Amino acid sequence: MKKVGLLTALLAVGMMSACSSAKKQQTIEEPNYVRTQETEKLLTNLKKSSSKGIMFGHHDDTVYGIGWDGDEGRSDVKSVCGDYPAVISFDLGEIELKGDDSLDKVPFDKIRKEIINQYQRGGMVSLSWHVRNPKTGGDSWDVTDTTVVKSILPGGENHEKFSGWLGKVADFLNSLKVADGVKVPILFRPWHEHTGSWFWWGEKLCTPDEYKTLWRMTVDSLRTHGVDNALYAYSPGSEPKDTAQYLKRYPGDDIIDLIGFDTYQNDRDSYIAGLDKSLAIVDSIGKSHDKVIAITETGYEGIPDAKWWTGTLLPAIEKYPVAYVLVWRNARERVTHFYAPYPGQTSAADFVEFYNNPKTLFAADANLYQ
Ligand code: BMA
Repeated sequence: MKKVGLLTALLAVGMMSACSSAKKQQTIEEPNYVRTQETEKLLTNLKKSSSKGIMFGHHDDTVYGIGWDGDEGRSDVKSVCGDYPAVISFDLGEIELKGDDSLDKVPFDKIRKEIINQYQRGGMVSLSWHVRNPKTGGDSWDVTDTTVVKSILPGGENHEKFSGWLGKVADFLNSLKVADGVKVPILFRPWHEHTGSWFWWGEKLCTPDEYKTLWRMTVDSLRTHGVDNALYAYSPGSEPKDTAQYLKRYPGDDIIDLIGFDTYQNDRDSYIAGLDKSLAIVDSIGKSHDKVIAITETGYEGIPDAKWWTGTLLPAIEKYPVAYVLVWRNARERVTHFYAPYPGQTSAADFVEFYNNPKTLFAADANLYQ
């Protein structure tokens, strides 16, 4: 019922100039919405990939690292172990503004190029969106106003403005084409960590219904704009204590392809216990809902533990059928803010062991489009 109401409202706004609303409604409502062949292939392979091993991922891997920025073909991970990550994530934050550079100052033209490079290696790309606050003009972390989500839903005062922002995301996703015109499939992971309250779409900032409507509006809008190369990831933080809490704001099996969670190490014991709790939750839901599971963001800032990769991370996750585990970025502008090793870093030798472990998969092992 929600979906129908929302779609009708979306159409009312989006179809001012259109003629045959009945036909258009049918297209959007179509249950067997068509994704590109390559996108279907990616999903099929993701469903099988955990039987081969766990893919390693790193945010912004090929666009900058420790002591470098924008060097062609460079990657801190590759400099340490000889291969690129199987999964690379980028962020679309600020594409909604002028759209030239991301919030972390990476040109979107460079991101597009690196998405295509990762596809050509047989690896996967995940995209998050640290989108600006459409009501206050602040950033994603501006939680001073608790009505932002409501204001962008159909009928809200910022709905039209936000629809324009979604249009910019759609234009970017539609522009991810290789030479023969094939669109590169990506995993889109918006509205993440919503079980905390540090983003304007967080738990205390909107109701479960508003959050779910936000998701439906996002997916409907991208589809209406012709985005047929996206899979979608639901990615709360580590807060949910059980499957019911995890699913409290879940937008629905019909739009979500992958479920995961974000969690970071501070204290080792509670990190391991937390990973196990969240993995048990997504493993159980993944099985009953037929969804791919992943650790969508994790890491230990500065990796001060020389054995972290084989002594903490791998043993904590290897018994679960996880498609990938992704660590956050190696910020070139914040010297202590890194999550993957670089040559000479304390955990670099252990990372090579992690890489050599047959249970871990890197770009050369991924082969996600065959
Ligand atoms: C955060 C930090 C920030 C960054 C943001 C979006 O976790 O890394 O410095 O701007 O992610 O990438």
